[in-house]
Amino acid sequence: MTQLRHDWQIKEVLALFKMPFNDLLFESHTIHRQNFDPNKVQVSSLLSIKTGACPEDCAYCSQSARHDSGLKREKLMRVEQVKNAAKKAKELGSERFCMGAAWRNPTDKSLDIVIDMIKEVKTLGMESCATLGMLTYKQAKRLKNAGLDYYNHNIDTSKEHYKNVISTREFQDRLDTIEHVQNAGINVCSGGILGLGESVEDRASMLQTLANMAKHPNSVPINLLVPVQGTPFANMEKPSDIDFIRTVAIARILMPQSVVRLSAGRTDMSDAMQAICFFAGANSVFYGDELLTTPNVVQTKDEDLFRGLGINMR
Ligand code: SAM
Ligand code: DTB
Ligand code: SF4
Repeated sequence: MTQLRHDWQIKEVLALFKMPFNDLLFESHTIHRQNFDPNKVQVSSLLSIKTGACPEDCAYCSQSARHDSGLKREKLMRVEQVKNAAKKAKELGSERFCMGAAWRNPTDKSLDIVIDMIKEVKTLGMESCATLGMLTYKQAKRLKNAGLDYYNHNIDTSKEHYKNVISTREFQDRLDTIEHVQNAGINVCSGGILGLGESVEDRASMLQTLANMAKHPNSVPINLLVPVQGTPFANMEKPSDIDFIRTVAIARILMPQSVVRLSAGRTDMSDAMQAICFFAGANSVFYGDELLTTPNVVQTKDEDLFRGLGINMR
């Protein structure tokens, strides 16, 4: 077991970004082995329970009402539909079902419906996760009482770069919701996106914020931007594979016991790239043919990849 730290200095994190690649990967993989079975990967499935027409202006997102991505808006799904999707995900081998809604925050009335969805997912014997935007402490407590296991709320990027990505809320709003979720006793899933035009300093600062939280997020998704036509970030430059892998490795070093998820963007990654991410310390993926509004790696392709790498799903 590696000693957990919550006092990372930016200089130390930047020094990790400057390490020779092989030294960095040796260190991150060593820490990975001390804390996890290196041949196990956790799998979660995603479902967009309420799609599009979001009042927020996140520059990367297909679901913002302010961008013309051509996405068809959909009302909140019925509980029965969600239950059927979760059943299917379970049959395909997923252990966690994550429900996403294009909201700035849920109303108490819509939360009633999401609570019924969570109860159905729990009845199937699956872990439940939701990502619904900002929450008050009271709302987080209601979700906890309904049996919610995880709440996903990404900080997305560094506090310095945040205003260049989203103008309709502040970085601190994200931290406040994460604190409410943590205080309510729900496991936190929080990470970010690479490819938003951020600098190495921004990547270091983002990971520093996550690692210096009072408690490390239980799960840390590292997304590669999925470029969506019609959004302001449709034509961003893609980070190099090496820079992406470095970030995964450093997430593993800073948060040794957190599950690091190789999240959105895997359709743009080669098998070798994903294999190195798993070596560097990633041990979770989104499984199933769709993310929220964009395609994911098809399931049969993931099965082949895992078989080839001798990786078991857990
Ligand atoms: N509306 C809620 C919120 O933003 O908190 C929940 C859903 S939102 C789609 C969940 C997360 O998905 C975002 O915080 C972002 O990190 C990620 N995301 C959205 N669009 C993405 C894209 N095009 N590429 C990569 N990640 C994306
Ligand atoms: C996370 O970190 N990534 C997921 C999940 N948490 C909610 C969402 C990825 C969305 C990718 C773009 C889309 O499909 O709309
Ligand atoms: Fe809305 Fe979430 Fe998309 Fe931002 S990331 S526009 S809050 S759905």
